[in-house]
Amino acid sequence: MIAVGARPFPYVFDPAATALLVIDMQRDFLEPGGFGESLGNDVSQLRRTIAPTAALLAGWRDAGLPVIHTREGHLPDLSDCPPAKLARGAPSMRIGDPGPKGRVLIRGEYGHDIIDELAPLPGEPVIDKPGKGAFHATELHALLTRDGIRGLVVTGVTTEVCVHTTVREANDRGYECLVLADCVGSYFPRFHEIGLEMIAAQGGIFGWVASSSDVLAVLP
Ligand code: TIU
Repeated sequence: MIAVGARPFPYVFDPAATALLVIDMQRDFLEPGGFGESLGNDVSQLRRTIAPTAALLAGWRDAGLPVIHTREGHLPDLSDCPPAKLARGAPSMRIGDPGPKGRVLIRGEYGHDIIDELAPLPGEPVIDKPGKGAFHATELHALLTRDGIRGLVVTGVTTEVCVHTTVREANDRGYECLVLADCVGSYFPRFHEIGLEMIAAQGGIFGWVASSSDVLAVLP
């Protein structure tokens, strides 16, 4: 077992039963000129996560531990997109509309894919998810169960949307989640800060919070 300094108390994990989950590091959310920026968002708030996540990925892979990536997106015919989700997008650019990097959040489009800096390696699962959470309507729980994974070290974007939803879903399924503050980001800094506080509050109601350096310091 390995102990990581974390809030609200050390996160103790079995490396054989813990995966690194990299959530939605997609061009449409992170790149200048992408969907996120076109909605008026400040992508620098997300881009600061790239370098620490790349360093963590390198260390995690060197240790031979499992990595799982996710992407938010939909089938080209939008049959997996609830009308409520479609209708609530910004009217100027909705899911499936032609965007700066292809149809917005549609699988197979350039903007939907993961940024080059964090490209998955062959053999690393990429979970395509139609929702904000990575468990809803995906094979993630079955994959983790098959591989005996009970702990998740969580990175990605955005802190209060897909990261939070996934951590909450994971918590209810019995997974122990460590969220890395420097490897998650939001377009809204105050949502990011409060989002992290919400995870570790009340004795770790949804999990633990640490930084990537805390994890890198203890990897085998
Ligand atoms: N991945 C993810 O968080 N999807 C979003 O739509 N996030 C926003 O903050 N909008």
